[in-house]
Amino acid sequence: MAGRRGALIVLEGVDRAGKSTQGRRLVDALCDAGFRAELLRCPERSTEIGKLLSSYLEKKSELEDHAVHLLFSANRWEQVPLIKEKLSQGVTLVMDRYAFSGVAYTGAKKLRSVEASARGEFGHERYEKKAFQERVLQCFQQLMRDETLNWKVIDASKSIEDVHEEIRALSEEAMESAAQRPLGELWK
Ligand code: 2DT
Ligand code: MG
Repeated sequence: MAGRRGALIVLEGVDRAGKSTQGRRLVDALCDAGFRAELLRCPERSTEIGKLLSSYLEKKSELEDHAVHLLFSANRWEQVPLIKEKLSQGVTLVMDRYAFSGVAYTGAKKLRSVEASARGEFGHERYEKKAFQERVLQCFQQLMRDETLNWKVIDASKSIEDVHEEIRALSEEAMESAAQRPLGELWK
């Protein structure tokens, strides 16, 4: 249908939840079904700002917490013109993380309520520690209280295939309802 706008589908969650795997599967499935869909990620590590963030995350450089927060934000703003253009052209965007990670990960640095525990089976990047991830989860749970944001909670412990089916069905609903509403302001 001419003039249909795309939906902005944001996958959020702690590290290792399977967002990148599911994002790729979702875009492939939507394209196979004849929809126009593309994958974007935050941070997008290929830009100049993204390279600073990548080096920080890999613990190759140190940056002050507020400055890092603003770099993550700037890294999203760099993508905003493209996001708006694609959505208005009818392309559905699947985002591997977005501004909610910005709030949750910075918020987790301020929460000191959970006891530090032994390092889990995470990778080697800066935030990949169990106690930190628990604080991130707490922050996401607070963000999900905002009912205007249309959150859907997905149990990521199920199989890749089951999680994919659930996300695909929810995404098709979201694309249908997005098409009925004009593009509003982005939460960024
Ligand atoms: P991945 O590339 O593995 O998802 O890791 N992050 C992300 C922030 O701290 N603030 C943000 O605004 C965003 C988008 C989450 C990227 C890491 O960066 C964190 C994990
Ligand atoms: Mg990661």
